[in-house]
Amino acid sequence: MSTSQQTDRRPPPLPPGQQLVAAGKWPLIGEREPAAGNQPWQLTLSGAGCQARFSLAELHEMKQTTLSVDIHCVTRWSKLAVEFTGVLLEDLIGHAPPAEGVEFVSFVAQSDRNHSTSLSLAEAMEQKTLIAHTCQGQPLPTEHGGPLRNIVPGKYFYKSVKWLKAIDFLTEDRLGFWEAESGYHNGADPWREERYMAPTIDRRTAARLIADRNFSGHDLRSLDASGRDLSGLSARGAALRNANFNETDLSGADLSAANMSNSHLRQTNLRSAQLVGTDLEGANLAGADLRGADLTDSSLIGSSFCQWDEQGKVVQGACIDATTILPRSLLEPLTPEQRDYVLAQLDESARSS
Ligand SMILES: Nc1nc2c(c(=O)[nH]1)N[C@H]1C(S)=C(S)[C@@H](COP(=O)(O)O)O[C@H]1N2
Ligand SMILES: [Mo]
Repeated sequence: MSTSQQTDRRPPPLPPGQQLVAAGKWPLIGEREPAAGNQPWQLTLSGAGCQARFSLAELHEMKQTTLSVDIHCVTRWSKLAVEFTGVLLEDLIGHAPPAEGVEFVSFVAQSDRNHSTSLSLAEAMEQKTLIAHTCQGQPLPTEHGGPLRNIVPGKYFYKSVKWLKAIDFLTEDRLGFWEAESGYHNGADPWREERYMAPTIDRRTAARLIADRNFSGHDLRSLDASGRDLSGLSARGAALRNANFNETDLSGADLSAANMSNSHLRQTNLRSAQLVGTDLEGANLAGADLRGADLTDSSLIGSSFCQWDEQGKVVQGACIDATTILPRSLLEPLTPEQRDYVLAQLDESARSS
């Protein structure tokens, strides 16, 4: 394992636990395309007595604002200073004021699952929420939410809905898709690391599942199993978002198709573990032992394998060798520093074997 690696780049001002994506990259997260319908595109404002409809042309005629936005995804990748142009929510509702008593807004997508997210109206305005049709001077690409998405600067990106078709005014909050489905924190402040709400299961149930070493099919988000012996665990398809497995023995575990996004896997023993098709987005694998592990088809957007100190010296580096099944094509979405580290490990082991 290499012990020192110089990083000459100065760390940019990022919220805790975030890393920059490679220059020019913009990962595609969540839904990939809008549902059919809503053509020609219209934005509907409704709820609490308000009812208004705007075409794209009408939106273009309103006051236009361009904001430089730092994108922070909950799965730990960031992309700074992206320019979005559109209509500020504040200006939009000047054209269709919500009734007294409206406290929340829900942004709803033209998508198969009617994807949505919500904020308090006051916060949505404070955050300069933008109804954007243009990105970097070009029409917003369809895969990134074109023709219209809302952008909430200063929040994790799940508060910015792609293919915006409706804004609902509400007197009480209605949790969004990710917030309800995956336990994403409703506050979503990246500077306070509001990534997840509290765990879904009680301690006793957690203790029993740990003793049985069978997590398959369970929702164990935010579970704390750090330091445990869970060798041979079967956790196929388990929901393990944000779970803490730091220094846990997961050797020989079957974690295939599990959702381990944002899980904590520092110094974790993953020898010969099955991580086939596992979602490891944003997972921290610094210092994990991955010898003999199979990561075929796993998703590694925003994952880390190595941690450096301020001098650029490796503090914790994952142990990866010729027995680790880690196709190079999977390394594409890593940050350049993380990718260089993993490639160096793979090259070193290829040379010495
Ligand atoms: N309609 C819709 N909007 C969505 C999502 C989604 O699944 N569907 N995912 C959210 C999440 S979690 C993120 S990080 C961003 C990703 O936007 P991008 O694909 O343009 O990077 O969209 C947000 N808005
Ligand atoms: Mo996200």
